[in-house]
Amino acid sequence: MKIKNVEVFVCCPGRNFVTVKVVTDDGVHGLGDATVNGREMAVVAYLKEHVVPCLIGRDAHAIEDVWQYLYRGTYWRRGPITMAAIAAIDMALWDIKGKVAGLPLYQLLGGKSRRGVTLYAHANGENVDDTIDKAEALVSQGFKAIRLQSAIPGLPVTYGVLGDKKDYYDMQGNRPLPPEETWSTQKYFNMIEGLFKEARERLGRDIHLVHDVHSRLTPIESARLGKLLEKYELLFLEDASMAENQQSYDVIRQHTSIPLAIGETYNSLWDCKYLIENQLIDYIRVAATHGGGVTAMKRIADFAAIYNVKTAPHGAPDLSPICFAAHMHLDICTPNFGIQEFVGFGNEQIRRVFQHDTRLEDGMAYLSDAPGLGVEYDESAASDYPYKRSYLPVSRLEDGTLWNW
Ligand code: GCO
Ligand code: MG
Repeated sequence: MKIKNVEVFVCCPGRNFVTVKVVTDDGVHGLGDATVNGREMAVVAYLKEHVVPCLIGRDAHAIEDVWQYLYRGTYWRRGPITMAAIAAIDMALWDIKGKVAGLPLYQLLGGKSRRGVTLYAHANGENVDDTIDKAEALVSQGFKAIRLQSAIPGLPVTYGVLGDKKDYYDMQGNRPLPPEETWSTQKYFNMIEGLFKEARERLGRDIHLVHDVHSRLTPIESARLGKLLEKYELLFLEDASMAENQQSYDVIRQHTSIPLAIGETYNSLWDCKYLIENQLIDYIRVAATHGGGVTAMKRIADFAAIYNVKTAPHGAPDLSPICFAAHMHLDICTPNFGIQEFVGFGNEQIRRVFQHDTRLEDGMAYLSDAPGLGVEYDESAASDYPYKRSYLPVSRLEDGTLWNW
């Protein structure tokens, strides 16, 4: 079974998604997600100009060899653009293998390790009360784990809370350039403990709580935050500090027992190796789309298992439902799976373009038994939503210094 054709689509049903479709000479097709938020067209060019020509005529079953060919066979390894391109091809080939076998992907990966996939939902509020109100609503829908983000008094916009804006497109208006946000560590510290104090008072101690710092703190500030929040028993604190210098996490770990999670911007096992093997984190959050696909995710999970690190794949709205499906298949099999981030199945346009039968019940997701990944891409619906240039915001300190968004 040979690869006959590879197509790359970009659509914007509310946000941009890059989708790869691999078609074999037997007429079977597979889908993959190659979306890199704010840099979508770089992946499109990488795929069309550099990857697709090398794939035509190759054995569609040789997933590992194709992966190695695109990774090891390229002098320029790693990085988000390369790895998203590899990831999309890898997902599509696993999708094809499942369809040919007549089995859902999780059966090819070893079968189920659990009943369903536990999710954590997002409560993003205008203030502490509003955030906990939203968390209570999620609890009443059955969610057992919730990420809490609250607007910071004194700052115009806070990560996760867009005020009167619907989304980042809305923030950018008709002139798509990166919107600017202001950050103040002190104002954040003035708010954050109150959020978790009230959360425990109103939600009790059975609900798992998560918080995303979005890399705004230095390591010693993260250590201070960890100590402050320890008594509220978070499931994990996400992206406390940047870990370009991974030894930074030694500093945080030395001071606090708060569980730590990182990895949504990582592109390979090499990016997380030091943090995992030194047991500096508790959850690794690499996404299939940004970390090299299903093949790479399995390797990362197995490596993490040796060090008691669990997986908690990134589940933001800028990963397409194809990536979410790949995560679901991995989550249901992986022995050291922790939890899956979940922001809903998207707006009506997204659900028109990407069709699947994933079922939600009591804060858990259940896969259908459709062969392969179990997602279909409606090309004609997608063509109703053309690509729109878009950026993520940038962040500045109150004096104008550029900071981590
Ligand atoms: C999360 C993330 C996202 C990112 C987004 C950037 O934990 O869900 O931090 O919200 O900001 O994916 O592209
Ligand atoms: Mg995050």
